[in-house]
Amino acid sequence: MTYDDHPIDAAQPMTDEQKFLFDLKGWLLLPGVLAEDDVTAIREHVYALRDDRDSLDPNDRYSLSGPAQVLVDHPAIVTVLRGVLGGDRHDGCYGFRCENSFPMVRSEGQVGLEPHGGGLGVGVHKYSCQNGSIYSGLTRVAWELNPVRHGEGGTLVMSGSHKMNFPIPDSHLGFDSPLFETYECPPGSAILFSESVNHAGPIWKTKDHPRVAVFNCYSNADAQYHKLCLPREVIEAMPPKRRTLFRGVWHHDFYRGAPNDYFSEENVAL
Ligand SMILES: O=C(O)CCC(=O)C(=O)O
Repeated sequence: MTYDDHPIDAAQPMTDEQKFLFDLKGWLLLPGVLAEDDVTAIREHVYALRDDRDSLDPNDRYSLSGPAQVLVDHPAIVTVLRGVLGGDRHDGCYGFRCENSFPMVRSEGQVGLEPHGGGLGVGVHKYSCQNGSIYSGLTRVAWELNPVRHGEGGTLVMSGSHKMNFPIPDSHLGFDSPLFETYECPPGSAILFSESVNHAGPIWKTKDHPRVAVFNCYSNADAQYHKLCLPREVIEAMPPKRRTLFRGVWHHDFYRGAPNDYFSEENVAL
């Protein structure tokens, strides 16, 4: 099976409203952007990764491959990633990189990570906005593959905390802080947030269905936070432009007089 590059023209620029909201809150919800067939196929893939990984083609044993590969540079999120991490180097090369992914099946009563992040926590990847230009050096995209009802366990986000200048007071360190916001959405929605924003994985509260999600992380092309941990063969099976999301981390080779705008056997992120 092949998973072609998305058509180049499919991604529109980030709207002024999206820029305003992302800068104000540190996160953005894109409801229902995946086709139903993709939602079904990716949800089944997440279950297969958990229950029957060995039955999958070796290249498909990851949340960045198989049917989930279309998430990596889905036009709806590319729109935002270009706006918060950087535009394409050219038509064949993204201006940002993808460096981490994990699948999730969270059943009733299961809880995720405690509240973490906020302000300067991710070092050189920290959030900033200058002269109308957003820089969210480490940006997470959570793809929800089952419905999420308000307050039933979607990611909690402390809106505005990506720009905080003082430590979070003890009274707001827990899951129960009233400063946390969350969302509701249909299957096939994407939540994009700056890893600079304080966020948490609260307890999943419904037995109607588990939380099934894929979490992908993107960084500035010239800096790396996560170790990649994806075999080169998996990347080589991707279409050409998608491969550039996994290229090595450097900007320009002055020895050869060449920019870093390609993926190759020698130019893979560590
Ligand atoms: O489980 C969640 O909803 C949040 C995941 C999380 O905390 C993270 O990606 O850093």
